[in-house]
Amino acid sequence: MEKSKSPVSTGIHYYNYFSFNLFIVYIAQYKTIFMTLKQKTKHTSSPSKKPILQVLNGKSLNPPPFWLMRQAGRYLPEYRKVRSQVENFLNLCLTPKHAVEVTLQPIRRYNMDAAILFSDILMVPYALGQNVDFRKSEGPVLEKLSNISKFCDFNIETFHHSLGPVYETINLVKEELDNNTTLIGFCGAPWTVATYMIEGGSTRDFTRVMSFARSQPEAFHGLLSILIEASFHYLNKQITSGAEVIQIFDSWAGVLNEKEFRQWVIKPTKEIIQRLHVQHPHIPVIGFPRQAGPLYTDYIKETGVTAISLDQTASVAWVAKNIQPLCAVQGNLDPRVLVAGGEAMQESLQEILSTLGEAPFIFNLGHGILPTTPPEHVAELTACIRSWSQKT
Ligand code: 1CP
Repeated sequence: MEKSKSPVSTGIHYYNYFSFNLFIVYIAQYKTIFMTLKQKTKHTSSPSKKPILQVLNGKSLNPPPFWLMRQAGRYLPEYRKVRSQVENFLNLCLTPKHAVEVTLQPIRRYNMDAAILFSDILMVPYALGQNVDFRKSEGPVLEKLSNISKFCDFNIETFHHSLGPVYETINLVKEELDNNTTLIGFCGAPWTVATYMIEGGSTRDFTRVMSFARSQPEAFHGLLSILIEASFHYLNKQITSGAEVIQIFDSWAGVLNEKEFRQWVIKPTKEIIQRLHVQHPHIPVIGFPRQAGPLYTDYIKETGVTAISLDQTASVAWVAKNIQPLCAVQGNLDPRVLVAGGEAMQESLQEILSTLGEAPFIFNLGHGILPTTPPEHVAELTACIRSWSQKT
């Protein structure tokens, strides 16, 4: 019985079976071509049109594009509402529905030129298997490390599995953005992430991490190597999920002396960028080695960053003379000036725009937006930046 249904049992059946198969093959091919095109457009959609990508490609725009570090967060009432629905911060980062929503909130309000993935630099230690908890008024608390050997043989599949919701968030955000808005992915630089892993949280004096690095240099370099490897894989996957630009946050670069800065900031960042550029030769990378002072120039020359994000201690006249000839610049309004608003903000803004706005420049803050920032000050700042070209 079964055999008589076989397509080879009669010519007509065979013909039907054959054309049906052909039809399936056509559909499958069409689907593959369609998916490939969709994938391609997803990663390269009008790159030249997006203002931030244009600047990172060496073009000066008037007015310059802008986004703000930590633009999603506690200063926004709509963020606090979503945050109150989730018990802990880690779950917010790991629930794509919420993470997509908070990533898009500042874009809806202010139409910044970039959305930055809503996540945290401490997702890497979490995915490596260190317990990470964010406690109210205490900040991040990380499991005490007795030794780093537990990370040595980290499994890349498990690592990506833990971060799966982050990649999904990127994918979903990308679908929502218009043709002018760039999606920024990020990670913490190995040095900054290592400070949290060894200190067990935020610190003011960095004594534990410094003693560890000096008393166990091999183990410390081992940890940096693990973080280089993990950060590379993490960023690589962010890019294939839809991130168009990467920012590397080295918030605590400024506490190091020159020798340490070269070993623990420049070297690891260079390695990550080199590896990323093998896979994605054109992906722009913005480096943020906060408070690097005169070492900003060597950082740019040696790491291979596309652009540098500068903190507010870098004087704009010095930046125009010494940094802008080297690469695109992002920065550097003091976030406290944004809290103050009014004339102080107008003055700083005008100084930054008129000194740095003629070369490839992205307006940003010198550090993350503060939770006490009045949202209407951000609206005023946005309006001033957008109307700047008319004043010049
Ligand atoms: O309860 C809450 O709502 C948690 C507050 C919060 C938020 C909103 C934390 C805890 N992280 C974030 C989001 C975050 N963190 C983003 C989101 C995207 C954006 O809108 O910009 C980004 C890029 C970060 C990066 C981050 N986390 C950095 C590097 C940048 C910087 O500000 O220096 C650092 C150092 C962290 C660690 C961190 N995460 C959170 C806290 C309280 C801390 C400690 C900060 C410290 O030690 O001072």
